Amino acid sequence: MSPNRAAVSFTRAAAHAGDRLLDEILAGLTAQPKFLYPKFFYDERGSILFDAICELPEYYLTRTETAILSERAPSFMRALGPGLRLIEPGSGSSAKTRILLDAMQTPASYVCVDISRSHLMAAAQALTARYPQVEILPVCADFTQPFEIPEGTTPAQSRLVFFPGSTIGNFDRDEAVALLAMMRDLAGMDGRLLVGADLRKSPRILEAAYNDAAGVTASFNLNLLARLNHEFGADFDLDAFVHRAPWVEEESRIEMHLVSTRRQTVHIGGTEIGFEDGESIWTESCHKYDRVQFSALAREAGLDVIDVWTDREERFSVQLLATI
Ligand code: AVJ
Repeated sequence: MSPNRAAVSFTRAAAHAGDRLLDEILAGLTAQPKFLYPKFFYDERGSILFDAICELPEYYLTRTETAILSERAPSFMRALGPGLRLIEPGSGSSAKTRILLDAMQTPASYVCVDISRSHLMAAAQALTARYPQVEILPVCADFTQPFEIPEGTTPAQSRLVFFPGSTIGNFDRDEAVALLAMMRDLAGMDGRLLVGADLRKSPRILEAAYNDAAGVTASFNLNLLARLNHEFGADFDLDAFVHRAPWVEEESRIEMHLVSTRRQTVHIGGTEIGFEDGESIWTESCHKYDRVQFSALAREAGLDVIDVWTDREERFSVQLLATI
């Protein structure tokens, strides 16, 4: 295929993806209650804001998980041997993955899958320079939809699927089970999954993590509306919505919302969306599990927990899973 034809088909695919995105957005905004999927957070600015969240003093998740991985992953990775294929759905800037890549025996390959093309490509380029012995295979895809893994040229002797960051917590129970089952299939019969899961703890600590003093999480949440304005021609007034992130005990989750501060009408894609004063758009759920709840979840996906790594205070867990 000529480079020209490749460029044309890429543009068409991108236009198509944009239509589908708008359909999903409109379905959420016309639902009762209104919602948007958290994957929509990650445009270029959203991805940068998320990286800033990871540096916040209140947001213990990234720091804790990174410390756990730094302590436990090197010997674990070395033991896996050469010919490993590492697969990461939702890789973002691949910052934590470097801990694994540093300890990986080569030759090996790394498949990074992310919805944000700019973030993915920047990460893939940096990794190619830093790890010349590892075949880096970027895939721009929404991992909640079917996607294809490139073969590459490095034969895979074994597979490890890496799903850090407690991203699993963004999904409702049924979705989380389906996602874990999808990752079990990616790993194959003898493969392993390494899944980061935030643990249940004091609501005070949890609410602080999602309501930081500097307001970065609020900017991250509100950026979703800014994105709808410039990417889809919507006319959200960003001063007429506020960030809310309460702990909901019965559901064992933090819920992120954007709450309308007045009665108002917003337009997007030729559709009128009415808001009552105090009405919310539910933008994200962050489910928190205890160890027993998480292993029950894994079991429903056909997976056994074969090891759990945590910090001393048991704030965060990294779970090693294998097909039952
Ligand atoms: C990317 C899903 C791990 O749930 O903590 C951070 C996203 N949202 N602050 C999380 C997030 C608000 C984050 N995950």
